[in-house]
Amino acid sequence: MMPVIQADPFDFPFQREMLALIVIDMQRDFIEPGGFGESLGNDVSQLGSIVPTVATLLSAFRAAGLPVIHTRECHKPDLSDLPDAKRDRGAPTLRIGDEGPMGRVLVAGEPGAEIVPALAPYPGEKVVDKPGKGAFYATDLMSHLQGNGIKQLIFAGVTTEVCVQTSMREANDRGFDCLIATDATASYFPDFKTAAIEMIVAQGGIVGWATPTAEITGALN
Ligand code: TIU
Repeated sequence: MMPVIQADPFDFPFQREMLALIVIDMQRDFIEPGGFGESLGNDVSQLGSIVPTVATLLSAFRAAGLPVIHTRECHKPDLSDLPDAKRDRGAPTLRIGDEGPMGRVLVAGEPGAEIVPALAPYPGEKVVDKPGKGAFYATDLMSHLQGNGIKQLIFAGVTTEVCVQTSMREANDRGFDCLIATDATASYFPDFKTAAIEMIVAQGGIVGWATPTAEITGALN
């Protein structure tokens, strides 16, 4: 019988050889003071609190020999992949590409665009740099997943209702089974996190499944 992870709205059956963890945008620019997230007017402390839980998920996947994928929201240094509409959105004190305390905001290769040290990718783990909120738009993620026979994705990272939910919806439309680890994701707005997870599992899991990290790590052992 296929193993399952207990989840909402019902159990998540999985096949180890088709399963991967995808950690969305756990970057200094979103999580640390002085980065893009704070420049948008956000209190970044909400996001830092999930780092240990994401680390637990990463350890469990690495110990089980299962694939891990990391994403980073960032742009080319010449900003050729940054639409004006994205650059000009809102009223940030720092715009994407501007010089800030952690280098140029959300630009590839700058300190702020790096994943926080506690969650740094291991050699050989796939890192997807993405110019959009979704991880599939203008990236090689789809071909990477197809090439490795991955059909089921466990989601963690930030922010729940922006890049995590967008990526999960993109994956769901492409035929992947998607499960979000509820305590390994965070938003600058706790109410939005709750609402996003409710939307995902509503209507019989219209976008996917949701469950705490302990259910996932327990099922992998
Ligand atoms: N990674 C991600 O979610 N990017 C964002 O811009 N999120 C916000 O909530 N602003």
